[in-house]
Amino acid sequence: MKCFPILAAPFGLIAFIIVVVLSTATTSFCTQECDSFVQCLFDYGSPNSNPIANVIYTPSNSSYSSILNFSIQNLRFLNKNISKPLAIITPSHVSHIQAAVICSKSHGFQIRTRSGGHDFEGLSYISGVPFVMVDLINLNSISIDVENQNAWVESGATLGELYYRIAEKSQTLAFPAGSCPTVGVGGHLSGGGYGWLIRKYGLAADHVIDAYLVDANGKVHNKESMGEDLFWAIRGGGGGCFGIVVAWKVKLVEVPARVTICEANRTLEEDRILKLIHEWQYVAPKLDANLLLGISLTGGKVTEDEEGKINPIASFSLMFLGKAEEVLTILKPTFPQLSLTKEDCLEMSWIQSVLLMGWFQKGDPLEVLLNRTRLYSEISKIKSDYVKEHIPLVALKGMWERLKSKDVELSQIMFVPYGGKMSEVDDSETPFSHRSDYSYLVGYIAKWKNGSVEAEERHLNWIREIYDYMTPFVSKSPRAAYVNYRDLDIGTNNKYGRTSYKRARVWGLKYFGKNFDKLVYVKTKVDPSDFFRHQQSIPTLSGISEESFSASL
Ligand SMILES: Cc1cc2nc3c(=O)[nH]c(=O)nc-3n(C[C@H](O)[C@H](O)[C@H](O)COP(=O)(O)OP(=O)(O)OC[C@H]3O[C@@H](n4cnc5c(N)ncnc54)[C@H](O)[C@@H]3O)c2cc1C
Ligand SMILES: *[C@@H]1O[C@H](CO)[C@@H](O)[C@H](O)[C@H]1NC(C)=O
Ligand SMILES: *[C@@H]1O[C@H](CO)[C@@H](O)[C@H](O)[C@H]1NC(C)=O
Ligand SMILES: *[C@@H]1O[C@H](CO)[C@@H](O)[C@H](O)[C@H]1NC(C)=O
Ligand SMILES: *[C@@H]1O[C@H](CO)[C@@H](O)[C@H](O)[C@H]1NC(C)=O
Ligand SMILES: *[C@@H]1O[C@H](CO)[C@@H](O)[C@H](O)[C@H]1NC(C)=O
Ligand SMILES: CC(=O)N[C@H]1CO[C@H](CO)[C@@H](O)[C@@H]1O
Repeated sequence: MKCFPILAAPFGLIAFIIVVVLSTATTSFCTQECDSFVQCLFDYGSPNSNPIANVIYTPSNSSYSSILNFSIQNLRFLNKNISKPLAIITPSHVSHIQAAVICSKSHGFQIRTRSGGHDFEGLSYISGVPFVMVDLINLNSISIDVENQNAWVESGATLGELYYRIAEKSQTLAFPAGSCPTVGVGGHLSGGGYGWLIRKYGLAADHVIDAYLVDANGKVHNKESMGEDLFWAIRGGGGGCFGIVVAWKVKLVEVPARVTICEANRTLEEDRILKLIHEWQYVAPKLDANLLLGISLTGGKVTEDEEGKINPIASFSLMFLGKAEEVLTILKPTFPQLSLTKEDCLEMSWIQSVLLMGWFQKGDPLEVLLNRTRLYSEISKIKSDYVKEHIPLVALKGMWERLKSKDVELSQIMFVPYGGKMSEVDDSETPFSHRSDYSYLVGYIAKWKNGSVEAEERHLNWIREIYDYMTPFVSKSPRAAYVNYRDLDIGTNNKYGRTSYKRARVWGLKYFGKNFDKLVYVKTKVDPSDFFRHQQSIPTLSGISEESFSASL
């Protein structure tokens, strides 16, 4: 139950060593054009108290490379020969973001916005064309209003910082977001965001009640001035498409003073494990909303024994908003096969559960949640699927066999049950449409540490093959996917020029279902020149009048 897309590998498995493979990376020295860009930033002006000069890094600044590297959370892109930003701006004031937008636009540069840097495809710091990176790392203040149960959070804050600040003020307030403390609020809320409270409270984005955003013209808006459509789009329509969200006002949620977490490692024979997983599908999405029972399967070389046999591990983890006794009472009649016992469970405060479900161990000070340093040191690739009802036993067997592949260092498959609050919210309420139709989410992950091309191909082949294999058993038309588990295999925009609606629809429907069309409509309205663009951003329509398009919605 560690810091990986919610359900992580059992304790101790991910003890990898950082392997730094040195490679000559392309350096884009500041050219004449770039000098003129920097001049533009100065000209645009900034308050005397926050001079913009203090937050501009061009490749000639000695800290440029460490700032760039610091939030590259996927080592797959740290050592790659990727083109680097012409300049990095680390705003300490909203006017710096406005200047970055206005000057990038006038110079024909793209912008990449980075909050926590966890994008699985590195979209917050990689671009095929000349670009400027706005790194919000310094905009991370948080103010908690206990009385009104809400908070203002700047985008550059991490989930760990938010959780820590809530716990400083209250033991019975929480925020329903992801389990990895280093994930950035900016990207996470932009794509939905979920964690252990999803069945009780839904998504992180469902709790956004106001926001400050800098639009494609460099104008600052709040909820009221940005209008309903844009406010709808930024709450799950995917980061980097609609503007730069500076800060979010979120509603906090109530949790009991004591919650329960349990972990049941079952080393049964294969057939019984597979049956247990099969039965889980009928039970977990229908359980009491206070209870989330997820599964994480781990395989690959890390589970190899002395005889060279791979022994995948099935770990059932749960979080319950209540006492241990109560959760045993609930599970006894509904899922006796799991034979969960009191010994598998621990009662603690919600913030302690955050620590244990994150990366840390009992006894670690809460301050570890404030540490933004990369927690894990692997290269990773993720894919996702949604399941409407259930996967047949034979397919679970095929999945399990694939976990035994020695081609992969560490493979993981997670099952995250929906139901509860998720099926109560209408699919069109926010851009995140995967709610009532699906009973659970599946995440596939491959992790490795060797930076060679050969290792990358081997791991990518593994994950693409299992994804192929699963085709008949998961959602179809569209084959749904989670935008925060960014996967460029499912389609990308053209590198240069416009991307057609038809092309973008291929992946757009997978991420957003019926809401994709509305996202395109909003994008066309608020950013017609497609300034906020990346490899998988929402496209604009041209040649179709807004009226006729909205009439077709
Ligand atoms: C180790 C790990 C654990 C994870 N665990 C979970 C989990 O438990 N639950 C879950 O739902 N997801 C999880 N994720 C996925 C995570 O939610 C997404 O990767 C999310 O987009 C990361 O946000 P970020 O700010 O850290 O990333 P970034 O890489 O900074 O940003 C991601 C995208 O959002 C854009 N963006 C960033 N900031 C802004 C902004 N202020 N305004 C507009 N656009 C912006 C970026 O340009 C980029 O396109 C996990 C990812 C990792 C790597
Ligand atoms: C579950 O299994 C893993 C791996 O074998 C082990 O490290 C962990 O301590 C186990 N957890 C529990 C609660 O037994
Ligand atoms: C890096 O990429 C650039 C152009 O994209 C290329 O000219 C250069 O040879 C590459 N360097 C290495 C070490 O691959
Ligand atoms: C950043 O990462 C690159 C690629 O691994 C490396 O060459 C460079 O030295 C790193 N910079 C710093 C300051 O660590
Ligand atoms: C933050 O975490 C990193 C990596 O785990 C560690 O090396 C560093 O000492 C920590 N910093 C602080 C201030 O605790
Ligand atoms: C990484 O993989 C390459 C190619 O398979 C191999 O030659 C190299 O020794 C490996 N490096 C490490 C550190 O294991
Ligand atoms: C943040 C910072 O120190 N930026 C500096 C980078 O280098 C330029 C040009 O030398 C300076 O003007 C910036 O102040």
